[in-house]
Amino acid sequence: MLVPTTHPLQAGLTAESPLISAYRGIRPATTPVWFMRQAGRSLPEYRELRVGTEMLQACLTPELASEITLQPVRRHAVDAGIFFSDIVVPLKLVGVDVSIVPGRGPVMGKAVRTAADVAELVQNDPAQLDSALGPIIDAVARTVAELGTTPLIGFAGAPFTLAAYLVEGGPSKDHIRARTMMHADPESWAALMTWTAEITGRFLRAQVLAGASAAQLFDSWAGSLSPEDYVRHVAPASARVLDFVRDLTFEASGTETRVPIVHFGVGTGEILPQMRDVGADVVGIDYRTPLDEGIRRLGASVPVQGNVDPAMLAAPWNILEAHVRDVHRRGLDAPAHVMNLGHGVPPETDPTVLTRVVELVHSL
Ligand code: 1CP
Repeated sequence: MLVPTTHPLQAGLTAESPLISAYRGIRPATTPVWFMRQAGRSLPEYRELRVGTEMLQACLTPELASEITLQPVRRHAVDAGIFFSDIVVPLKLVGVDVSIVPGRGPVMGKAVRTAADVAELVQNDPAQLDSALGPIIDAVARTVAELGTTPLIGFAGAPFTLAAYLVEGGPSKDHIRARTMMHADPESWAALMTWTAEITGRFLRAQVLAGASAAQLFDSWAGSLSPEDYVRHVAPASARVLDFVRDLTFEASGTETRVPIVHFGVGTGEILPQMRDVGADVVGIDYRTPLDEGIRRLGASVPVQGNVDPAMLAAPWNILEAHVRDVHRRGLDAPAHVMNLGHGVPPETDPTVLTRVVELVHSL
C-alpha cells in the first residue's frame, strides 16, 4: 500500500536524515542520538504542562501530546522525536479498564488471569480500534508538521510486554503469572497474544500512516523469557505486529522503501538474534550487554541502538563522557549506530546533562 505524498519520508524531508540513514545501515557523518523517555519528568516544561491532566488524558489530547513530543527535540537538539504516548493507550481505546498510576505505571481494573478472562477480553473486536485512533493520528500529524526534517519515531508495546501488564494486573518483577499462563494454558495464551498483536499493530500502523518515519517495538520485559519460550510463545505475535507496518511503502529519493523497524527490550542479551528475526531492521541493546558484544551476537551486520547506562547520567561529567566515548567506539563494529540509553531517562536526571551528551555525540 503506497501512502500519500505528504508523508515526511515521501516528501524527502526525513529519508536522508542521520537517524533514518543509520537505521538503514548507512553510517552518517555524525552519530545520531535520542533518548528513550526523553519526553517526561526530567523536563520542568513537561511537569508544568502536565499539572492537572492525568497521563492517559494527556496522551489523548493531541495539542498536549504533540507539544510534549516536541519539548525534548527543541531543548536537546536530538536527532528524533519519540511520539509521546504509552504502550497501554490502544488497550484504553478499545475499552480496557486501565489507568497509569503516577510513580508506578499501568494498572488494570481487573487482571486477565483465567481462560474465561481471556475469552471475554478477546471478544472485543480489534477492528473497532480503527475508529478510536483519531486523537493519535491528529497528534502525530501536528507533530510531524512542526518537526520538519527531524524524523518522528512511532512506537508500540509488543504483545508479551502488554500481556505482562494484563495478566499481572500491573507492573511486576518477573512476570511470573504471565509466564505461567504461557505453559499452563497455551491456548488461552495464544489467544491473548493474537488479540494483543491486532490491537498494538493497529496503533503502530496509524502512527506510521500519520507521518512517523520509523517504528520502534518495545518488548521491554522480554528479557524475562528463555530463548525457547521467546521463539515459541512470543515471537510469532511480535512478527504479526510488524506485519501492520511492513506493507506500507514510501517513494523516497526515487526508491520505494518502508519505515525502518527498531526492536528493543531490557535484559535481552540472550535473545538479540531472535528479536531481529521477527522482522526488525535495527536492534536496541540495553546497558547490560557491551555494545560490541551485542553487535557480535547479531552477526555484525545489523544496525544497533543503545546503550549508555542511565545510571551514568548522574555521575561526574568526566566519568559520563568516558562512558559515552566508550559506547561510541564499540558501536563502530556495526554497520551503523544510533546512540541512546540502555533504558529510559531516570526522572531525576538533570536535563542539561542530556543536552551536553547530545553535543558530545555530535562531536565524535
Ligand atoms: O506521570 C507520568 O509522567 C507518567 C510516566 C510515564 C511517561 C512519561 C509513563 C507511565 N509513560 C510515559 C510515556 C511513554 N511510555 C513513552 C513516551 C515517549 C518517550 O520515551 O519520551 C514511551 C515510549 C512509553 C513506553 C512504555 N510505557 C514502555 C516501553 C518503554 C520502556 O520504558 O521500557 C513501558 C514498559 C511502559 C509502561 C509504563 N508506563 C508508565 C510507566 C512508569 C511504565 C513502566 C512501569 C513498570 O515499571 O512496569
